[in-house]
Amino acid sequence: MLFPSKAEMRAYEVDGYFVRKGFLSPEEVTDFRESSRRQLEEESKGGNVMKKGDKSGNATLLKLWNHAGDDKYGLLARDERMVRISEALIGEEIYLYSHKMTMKQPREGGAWEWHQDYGYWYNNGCLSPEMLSIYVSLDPANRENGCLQVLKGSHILGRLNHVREDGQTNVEAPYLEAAVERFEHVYVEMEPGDALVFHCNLLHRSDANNSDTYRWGYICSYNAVHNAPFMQARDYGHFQKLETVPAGSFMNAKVAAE
Ligand SMILES: O=C(O)CCC(=O)C(=O)O
Repeated sequence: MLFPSKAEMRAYEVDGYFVRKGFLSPEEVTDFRESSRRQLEEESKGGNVMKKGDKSGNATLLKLWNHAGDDKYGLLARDERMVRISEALIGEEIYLYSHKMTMKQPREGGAWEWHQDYGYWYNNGCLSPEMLSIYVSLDPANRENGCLQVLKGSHILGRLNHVREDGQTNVEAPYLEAAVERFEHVYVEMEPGDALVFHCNLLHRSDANNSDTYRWGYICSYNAVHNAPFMQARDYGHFQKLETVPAGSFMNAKVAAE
């Protein structure tokens, strides 16, 4: 199904998110996971992958791309299934704001504290929250290995103030405490190939990976074209025309551009 169903549209509006089970087929997710794991673990040895520490000193690996080309990453970011869902939910012409891999290695991947993605993106010059992300689970994601957690419905709060702590941009403590009281705290457990679609003002976090399993997720974020950053605060997120490709195009592509 290319477009969100009525129930998904409603969940996005009311809860700020929904999970599309089996967004990628088993063959697709195996292909994407195995090739990206090989390639990014190799890149990581060469120091080309960011290491983001948490307050306990555990590191999560992060790779962010600022362009979507014809390799597997770029083609999945431009896959019509990703684009049609995002376009329908944002309700405007969209472009790809960023795409990244967040990689929690076994017994190592660190925590992310409560934040809204728009807490980061507002500072990058995006005036309005017409932005969302799709997190595609490449591994089983569960409580033990640090799956995403959300405060269901918290996107209605609008942008909360964020502070910079331990290299992360986190929501201010008193407002967070009040929000935690008010909204249901959900652990979003997923199977490989499932996708979490979530509003940029949805409060979310994740724990460190205390298990022996990998917890990798590929996250594509989309923005309304008219909401492109008004200033050059970062080297990603600027408007580039989104050339949509047919579903599954990444299956025949090289994992990364040469
Ligand atoms: O990978 C994770 O657990 C969280 C990632 C995240 O919250 C983000 O990239 O904004």
